[in-house]
Amino acid sequence: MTRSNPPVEEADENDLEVDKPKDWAAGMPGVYHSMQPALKHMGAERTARTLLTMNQKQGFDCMSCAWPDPSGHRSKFEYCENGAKAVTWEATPVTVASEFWAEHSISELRERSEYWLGMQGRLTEPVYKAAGDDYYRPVDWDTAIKIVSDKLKGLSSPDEAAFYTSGRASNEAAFAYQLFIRGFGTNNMPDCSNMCHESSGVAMSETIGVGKATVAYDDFLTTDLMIVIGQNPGTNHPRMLSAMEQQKENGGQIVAVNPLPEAGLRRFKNPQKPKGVVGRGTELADQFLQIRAGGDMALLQAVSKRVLEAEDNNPGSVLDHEFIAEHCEGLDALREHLSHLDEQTVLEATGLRAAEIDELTDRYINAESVIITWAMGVTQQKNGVGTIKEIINLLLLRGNFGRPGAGASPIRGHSNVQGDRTMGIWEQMPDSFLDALGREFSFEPPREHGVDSVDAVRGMRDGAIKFFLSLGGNFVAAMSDTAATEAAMQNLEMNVQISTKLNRSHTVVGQEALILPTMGRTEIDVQASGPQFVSVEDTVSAVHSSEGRVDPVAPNLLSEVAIVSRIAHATLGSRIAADWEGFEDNYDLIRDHISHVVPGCENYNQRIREKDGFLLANGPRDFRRFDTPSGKAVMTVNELDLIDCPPNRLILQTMRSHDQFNTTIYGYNDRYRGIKKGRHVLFVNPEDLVQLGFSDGDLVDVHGEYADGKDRVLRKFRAVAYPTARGSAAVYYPEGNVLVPLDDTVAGSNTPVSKGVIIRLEPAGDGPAGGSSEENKQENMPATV
Ligand SMILES: Nc1nc2c(c(=O)[nH]1)N[C@H]1C(S)=C(S)[C@@H](COP(=O)(O)OP(=O)(O)OC[C@H]3O[C@@H](n4cnc5c(=O)[nH]c(N)nc54)[C@H](O)[C@@H]3O)O[C@H]1N2
Ligand SMILES: Nc1nc2c(c(=O)[nH]1)N[C@H]1C(S)=C(S)[C@@H](COP(=O)(O)OP(=O)(O)OC[C@H]3O[C@@H](n4cnc5c(=O)[nH]c(N)nc54)[C@H](O)[C@@H]3O)O[C@H]1N2
Ligand SMILES: [Mo]
Repeated sequence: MTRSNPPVEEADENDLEVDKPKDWAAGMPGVYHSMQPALKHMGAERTARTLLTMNQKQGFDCMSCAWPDPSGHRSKFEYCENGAKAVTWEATPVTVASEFWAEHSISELRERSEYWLGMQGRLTEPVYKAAGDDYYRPVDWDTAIKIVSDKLKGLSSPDEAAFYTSGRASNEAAFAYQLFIRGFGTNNMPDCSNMCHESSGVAMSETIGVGKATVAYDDFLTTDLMIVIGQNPGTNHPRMLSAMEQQKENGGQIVAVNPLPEAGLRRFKNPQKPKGVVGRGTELADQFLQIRAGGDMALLQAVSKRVLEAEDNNPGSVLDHEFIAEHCEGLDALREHLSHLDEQTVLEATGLRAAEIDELTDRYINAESVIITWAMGVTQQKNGVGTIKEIINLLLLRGNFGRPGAGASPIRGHSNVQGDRTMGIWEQMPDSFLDALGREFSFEPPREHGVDSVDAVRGMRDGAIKFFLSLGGNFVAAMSDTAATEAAMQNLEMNVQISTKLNRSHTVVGQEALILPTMGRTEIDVQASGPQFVSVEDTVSAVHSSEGRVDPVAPNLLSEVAIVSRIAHATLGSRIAADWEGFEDNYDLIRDHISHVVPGCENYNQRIREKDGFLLANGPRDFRRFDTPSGKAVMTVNELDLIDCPPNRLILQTMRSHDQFNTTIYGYNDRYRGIKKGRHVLFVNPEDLVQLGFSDGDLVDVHGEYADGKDRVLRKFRAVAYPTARGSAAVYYPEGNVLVPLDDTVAGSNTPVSKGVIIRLEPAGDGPAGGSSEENKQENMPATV
């Protein structure tokens, strides 16, 4: 039974409460608090069919993150609080009623918060905004599809369109989608990965020949030393804490590198174990390095330098000479480069003491096997690509590849972001993939690289891109420079969004706009040939099936595969040899093509039906094989690139609270960090606060400073004295995106620098609270070059 439009209260930032941060993470309490509004409507059966069947063999893959399931144990239920929030958010029976669209103009919806928009419930029918209209109006599917395909057919070049993907799309939807886009004639495929782990892909491909983690699940349990850099697993990959707990029980050690003493890096109280419910839980990090924002590259170089010095002092006993001789190149150049590394520079950049770096070095040298994991604290730094290359250098020195418990492990975010890339969602797919795709479907795919997320905004702004279609996601809110991105979106002739729920991107639109509602992963997907399942790939390249458990929330919903196939069919007709109607009827047909086109996916239909799915091959992990031009892993020389932070300025990171999934706001609490009932918070080190002339609790305006000289400002944020590293402040994403300049991107990956914004604080002045786009748009902003 569906329910419509419960009243949703907007939060009042004046109610904000600040408590002491926690030093331990656990599961239960938060779900019940933050999901009350949604859980209230779920009912026992829907709850049982969703929350209790996540990540089960015959269930759906949890859509909250890309952390893997225990290998061979998909039947083992792992409780995850934030997974439960994601599932409840999607599986809610609350729906947006038809009347909603006449009651709320688009300009009115634009004034609403993400929380309010999301809480309106699931979208159930296609809606269309005509040029000049300020309202969406319900339309039938055929009309909606025709509006989209007519527009596409009328463009003067395929490159006037861009097609965004968020990492929740299944492999089947993603494969069909990229086929359609290339069949249409463009590689303009910005995706969320451009803003996320692109730096990992770039750095790893260049050095070890693969952009994915070189470990399997069990390696996390058996490794001697896990170094967790720039990642907050307690909130963003909560099931990782179970693996860390097990690794500790097996005698392993953990080192955490982070400006913030995140609760989930310190202690874990496993809600599924008696000692987790009472008692102190498991101590996680044996060493916590409270690094200054952006200092990781200096730290890693300093550790590698110490490792090389230890080898010099004790020749033959520190480096893995056999591995290096057989598999690596570049050691001499690395040694030469690091010999010039200045210790004082390192200490300043990291804010650490030399003894702390010595200790980490000892731990590293004494560990037989080491895994380094990382996430946004590294990839979204200006020097992210270089930093990841230094991670690889350090691991290579002791042969930490291709053996148990060792490897490099970017921890991916969206549950299928890695699979989407495997399926061809990338603006720069290699020719070998395009060749295979062209052969399979008898057409010549476009070869010229397309735009990524940042370049898509530039293209829309400049009028080169006139049409934008999103398969999931919330592009306007996720992208940097909110005001610039919103202005670019408003410059479009048409935008089309395939979504489960309302979000800000539906309210910031060009001349014409459509919202096409889709089924989520929790829902049973029945097509002409019967019930369908889809497949996904996690962060360690394990591929498995996912099958919904509850009836779709409304009768009129189409699956993502169906929507993509219908748009493709209407737009392309028989231009390429693809059976679009067959794809919609039976996803096996898509999987047959995946078998022929995607490397490593041979016999896909058969292997995906195996009990736990299958693991995609990985050169470094499986064979110590490095698919670089020379066939060797490359130790690289990276010039130390540090953030130049002027006096009386801070380096700002934009991060996730415990009550959100990216741009989706579940609630206003960040319980591990002690924040309640608000999000307009600026976390500052207490000494920095005093030095800058402010006090705990002051309302401040946060001004971004960037080379383009534009004044970007976030107003009336509560300064909270918080134990973050000196000089390193934090606000929540997506509110903070206003301050991230479009042109400030990571060298080599073009990812927005969401973790390294130079800011200046001023007492709160006039102007609307938050980061108003109107104010930040500033007609006077000089055009970027
Ligand atoms: N519940 C929940 N789960 C999620 C998501 C979510 O929003 N909610 N998002 C998903 C997605 S798409 C992703 S990509 C992942 C994101 O997972 P994370 O990368 O954990 O996400 P962030 O909140 O951005 O946290 C970044 C961490 O890096 C630290 N950090 C910031 N700057 C630096 C630095 O210079 N050096 C170091 N060493 N650390 C730094 C921050 O203090 C913080 O702990 O999570 C995924 N899972
Ligand atoms: N400042 C700053 N900016 C950042 C980041 C940061 O740390 N700081 N992180 C970046 C990162 S890591 C990422 S991954 C991006 C995230 O960017 P996106 O992936 O674009 O954003 P999400 O918030 O995950 O998208 C949420 C929307 O997806 C839709 N949705 C949910 N489930 C489904 C589904 O099953 N199908 C379809 N079709 N739609 C669905 C819903 O309408 C929902 O509103 O943001 C990036 N932006
Ligand atoms: Mo992400």
